[in-house]
Amino acid sequence: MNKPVQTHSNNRPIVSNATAQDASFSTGHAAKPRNDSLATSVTYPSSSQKTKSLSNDQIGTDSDAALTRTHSRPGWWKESVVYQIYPRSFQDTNGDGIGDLRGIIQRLDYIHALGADVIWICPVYDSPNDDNGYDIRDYYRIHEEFGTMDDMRELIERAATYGIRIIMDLVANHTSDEHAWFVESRSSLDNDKRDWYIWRPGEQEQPPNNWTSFFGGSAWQYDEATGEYYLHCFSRKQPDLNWENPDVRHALYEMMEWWLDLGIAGFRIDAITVIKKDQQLLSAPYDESKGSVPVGSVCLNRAGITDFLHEMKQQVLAPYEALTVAEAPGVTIADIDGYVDEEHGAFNMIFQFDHVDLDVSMYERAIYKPWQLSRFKQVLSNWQTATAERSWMALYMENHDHVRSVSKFANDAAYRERSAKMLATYYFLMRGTPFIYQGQELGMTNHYFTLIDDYRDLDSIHMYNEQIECGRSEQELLDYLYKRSRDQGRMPMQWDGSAQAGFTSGQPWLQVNPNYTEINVAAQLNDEHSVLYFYRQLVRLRKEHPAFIYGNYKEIYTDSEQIGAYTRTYKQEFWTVWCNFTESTISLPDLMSGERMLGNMDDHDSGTLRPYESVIYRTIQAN
Ligand code: TEU
Ligand code: CA
Repeated sequence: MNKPVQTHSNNRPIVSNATAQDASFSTGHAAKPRNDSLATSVTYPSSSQKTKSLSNDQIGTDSDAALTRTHSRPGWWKESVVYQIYPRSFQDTNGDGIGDLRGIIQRLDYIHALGADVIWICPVYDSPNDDNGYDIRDYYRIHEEFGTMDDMRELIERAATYGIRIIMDLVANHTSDEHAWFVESRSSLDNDKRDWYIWRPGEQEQPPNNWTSFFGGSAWQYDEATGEYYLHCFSRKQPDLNWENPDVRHALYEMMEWWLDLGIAGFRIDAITVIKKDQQLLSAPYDESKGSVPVGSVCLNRAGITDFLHEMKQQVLAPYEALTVAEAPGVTIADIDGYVDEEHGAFNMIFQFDHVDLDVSMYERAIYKPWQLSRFKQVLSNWQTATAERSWMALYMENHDHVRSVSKFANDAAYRERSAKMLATYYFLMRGTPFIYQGQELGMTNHYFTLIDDYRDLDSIHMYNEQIECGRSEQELLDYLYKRSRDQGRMPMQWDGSAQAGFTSGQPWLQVNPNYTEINVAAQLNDEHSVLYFYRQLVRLRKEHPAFIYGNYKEIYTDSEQIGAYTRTYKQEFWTVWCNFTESTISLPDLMSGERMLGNMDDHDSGTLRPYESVIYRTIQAN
């Protein structure tokens, strides 16, 4: 593995003499003592002073009245809005049909105008692309499709001039099978790195046990060279690292430090709840009578995982004050403390999976179950309530693993624009840091692919082939993929009405949604009533009113199958957020009083919610 040496001149875009006191203007690394030549930092210009945390005074203290009490400590990452980029589909600049880092640089203006202050970039590391970059061959190189390390440095530097911080995807559960560590590991039974991955002998030509990977099929791959199997919770080109081995952990920590030294602000941490393997279960012998066991049922959030997470925090994340958001399937409300407690938690925040996976079960492959509004509201509210005192959530409706939220949770036909704004209102103003996934701010939709050959996602293709073999029909599987395929969220960003939506001058790696002629950035910039403008307004509203950041959350209309609503209270302010998730007009007897602050309809009638209407009210209470 070639770890490039960082030099003073090229690893810091804007050199300043920032000290720990200037923390809100640095990437926050000042706390780690280090060589003077490295103790420079990205500087944010004064136009971005808004990224400074509010003071304790501004957000209220525990001595305030109960209604106005806030429990959270201030933090710049709590006040931020994150924009997620799937680089492959964002903006191509050289006509090869694949988005690239220069494309991101080119669109910084757009992201800044939206109001985002952090960008999470999905993996751009060197990779054979079995899982679109989540199979890393070299952590210290940028995949040539995406550009160069110099482009990366330039991106960090240019983003900083907008006051925008960059976080990278940290894929630490597995590497590519083409990573130098694995190439060594598989070479012989006594290789130094043999124990860096999880190897087991098989049993009578069967894999070591009956676990099946997240992507289907056995989680074990036989390797000729040494006659043993290795574990892969994801694809067979993504062998799991053995976190029990301290050398593995330290190699990963070193890599993380290298990236933080480059000037990134932190990490979105991939599949981190999979890193701990129950050593006993791992060794359970193959048992055909038990059928298959999805790794999701045996490898997520196992006892002992927090030891690893806390070590990582102590060794790297805390000294750098890195922003951390962990992908956390399998973490339940009972586990909050270890993960996101303000003091003891390993991370700043997590992505929970309850609301996005209401429509599937890991035990029933490719079966779609319609979701229910009351459950959707309930799972989100449960997390809100459980984290109210001492922890924090990442708020999201979409990402690169999920379909378009307006197609899933709202109405992508007659009420597309209105319902996209309604859904945005619903999640964005909850307590937590909101994430916007590229294209979500336009109300981009799913697209029905009529041919399996049009899909690119390995998970979708694998599932299709596997289920066809089980006798399912092509039609029902295409129907399923329309509602669940990860490619739904990966179709190219729709910039304008020109060929290929302005995404590329060549052939896109995954087809563009034909509705780009209607749904695109250029059109929405020309229309003050567009979904895009509405997102900008929401971002501004949240930034201007600390109630949405530090205020208390409480759900109302809890049992309603039509309305999602809640209050945010803060000092003297009492806010209500109202969302109609249906096509019916609904009258509301109470609470909708005060000043209307933002809504998705111009002609709003107080006391009524029209189809997919949303509205936000504020009352200021007398002292
Ligand atoms: O996703 C991993 C992940 O945990 C889920 O998508 C998982 O399949 C599901 O929770 C099962 O319940 C991450 C990335 O976001 C994804 O794109 C990658 O393919 C995957 O890790 C492997 O790196
Ligand atoms: Ca390109």
